Amino acid sequence: MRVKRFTGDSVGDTMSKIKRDLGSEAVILQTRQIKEGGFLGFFARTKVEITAAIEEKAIDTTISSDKISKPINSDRIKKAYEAYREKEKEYAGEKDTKDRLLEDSESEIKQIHSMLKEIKGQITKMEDQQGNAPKPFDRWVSFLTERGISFDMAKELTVFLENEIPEEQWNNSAVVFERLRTQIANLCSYTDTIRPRRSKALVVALVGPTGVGKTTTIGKLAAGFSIIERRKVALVTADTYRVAAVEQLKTFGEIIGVPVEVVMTPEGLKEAIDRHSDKELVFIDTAGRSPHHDLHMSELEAFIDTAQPDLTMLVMSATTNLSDQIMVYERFKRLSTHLILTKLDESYCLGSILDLLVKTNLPIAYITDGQNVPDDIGAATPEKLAKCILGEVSECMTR
Ligand SMILES: Nc1nc2c(ncn2[C@@H]2O[C@H](COP(=O)(O)OP(=O)(O)O)[C@@H](O)[C@H]2O)c(=O)[nH]1
Ligand SMILES: [Mg+2]
Repeated sequence: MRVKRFTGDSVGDTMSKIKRDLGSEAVILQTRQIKEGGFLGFFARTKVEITAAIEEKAIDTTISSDKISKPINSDRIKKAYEAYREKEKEYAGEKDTKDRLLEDSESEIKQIHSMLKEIKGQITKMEDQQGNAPKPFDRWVSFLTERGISFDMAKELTVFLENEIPEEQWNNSAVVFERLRTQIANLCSYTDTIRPRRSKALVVALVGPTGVGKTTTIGKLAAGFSIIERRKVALVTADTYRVAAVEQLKTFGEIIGVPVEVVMTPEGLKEAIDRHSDKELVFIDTAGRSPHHDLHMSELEAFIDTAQPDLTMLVMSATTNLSDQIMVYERFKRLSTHLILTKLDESYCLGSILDLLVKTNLPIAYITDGQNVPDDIGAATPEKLAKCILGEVSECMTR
């Protein structure tokens, strides 16, 4: 690996130098501001110093996997985003496999743990029920827990049904189901989407763990607001450290008519936001943060605290189990104002969304159901959420 230090007047200027010298495969190791020249600190000029590195022999591991599940609006948008995505994938492939193995076994242990907890719960439940006559709503408790809703939540819901529905209708499944659906929709009624304003740019940051779909969701939102709603949008990313990936993201931005800026420091982020104060919407993409990693978290906090976005949306994947989702929420909650739930298409059991929404008490803004940019996203509504939770997945994303 060849490591080299570059200085310049701005991040863009320095990045160009890195690209000319090391090529677009270069990795950014460190970025800082330095003072140059001057006397005893007076009249010194602020410069940017970036340390970059390049593998002596870059490995080409281009993977092409476009899992197209739906027709898309515009081929050009999709292609541009996929080009960016492929660049990112190349780099993701290089991630230390040791790290990944460790993560894999950690998550396996967690899965086993939550399975054990579930089995324990089932045993307690069976012990409770032994000797007791079956209750009229027991089968609804099973129905709900099979859909991923926690036993406690399922119990609460059935107690509610028992009180709400006249006894002579208890066996009328259609009536019970409808009442259940409206009650679940009521519990998911805290929704709120992005409403750009014309007077001053609305700044929206997306935060969350790595790989949940922050960048993809920003791509969908930026394209949607810019092309469909004809809003003036800018995108600032504090995430991408690879020159080539940055270039692809910029090409994507050009096609959807959205300027893309890359920043390396909280101050840089603040400046970029100020530069785009003429826009109606500024999206901030952030690097995925491991909620276990204190240093990563405090870096993210520095970005958000300096940028002071109007909305900070915590992105979580529906494929993450509830206890991990709650752990993630606890770590990110100081920063978060809204939730976005991704990958609904990858989970067949979405009941835990109900537990998550009740537990977090943050408004949910969007749900996403696929990799296609810009199509696979919808504003969250109580009705859609209730359908997802009750397992009517094919219908739940009807826009
Ligand atoms: N199936 C599915 N995949 C998604 C969705 N959103 C994002 N992805 C995929 O998840 C992976 C990680 O996405 P990315 O946006 O890079 O995540 P980030 O690390 O949070 O920025 C990519 O392969 C995306 O295509 C979704 O709603 N459904
Ligand atoms: Mg990203």
